[in-house]
Amino acid sequence: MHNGVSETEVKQTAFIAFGGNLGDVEATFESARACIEQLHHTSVMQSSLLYRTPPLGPAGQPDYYNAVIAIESALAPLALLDALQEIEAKHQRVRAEHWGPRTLDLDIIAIESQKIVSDRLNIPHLEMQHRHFVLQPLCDIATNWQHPILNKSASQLLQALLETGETALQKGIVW
Ligand code: A4P
Ligand code: MG
Repeated sequence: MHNGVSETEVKQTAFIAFGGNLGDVEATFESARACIEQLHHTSVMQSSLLYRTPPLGPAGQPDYYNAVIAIESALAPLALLDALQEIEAKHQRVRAEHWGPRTLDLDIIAIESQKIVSDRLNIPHLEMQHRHFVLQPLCDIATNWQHPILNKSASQLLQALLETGETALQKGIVW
């Protein structure tokens, strides 16, 4: 390991979820995606549609926008998390209320079939299978990705969630 980059510089595919509900969210997402493209040893490969979604959590906050991108990166998982948190900070993310409004939330949903359990990072993201606003955009770009613990594909996880009675999201837009 050197500067957070694996010695062999092998790139792995990771999925990053974008969320936000304050300010010009589409402009913030475009700026954040450009920042991710600028990270060392990292390329943005695909972007889902951009969805407008009802808030999960405290009521009375604006609707969210959500999207997922696929990247290839040789950054180690914690180095990637550090880099994403710097990008959140650069976009005026202030951590106040848990599940409260925010300009930009960048969560690492998965890194190929890796399993990571640590204080700072859980991979796959622990709540992803319960979140329509993560599974729908993930299915736009990686419908066959397999959850390494639940042993279900992204599309099977979405199907299971929809069977609990969740209403479908409004169609997203290209961004
Ligand atoms: N952390 C652990 N695993 C990960 C991971 N895989 N990716 C740790 C990113 N971070 C991870 O996150 C807290 C800590 O989680 C980080 O410091 C990191 O070490 P945070 O973003 O600082 O705090 P938070 O946003 O208050 O918590 P969290 O859990 O990210 O919030 P959620 O669960 O993402 O909920 N409704 C709609 N419609 N759409 C949304 O996007 N988002 C939230 C936020 C609520 N309601 C929403 C949406
Ligand atoms: Mg987060």
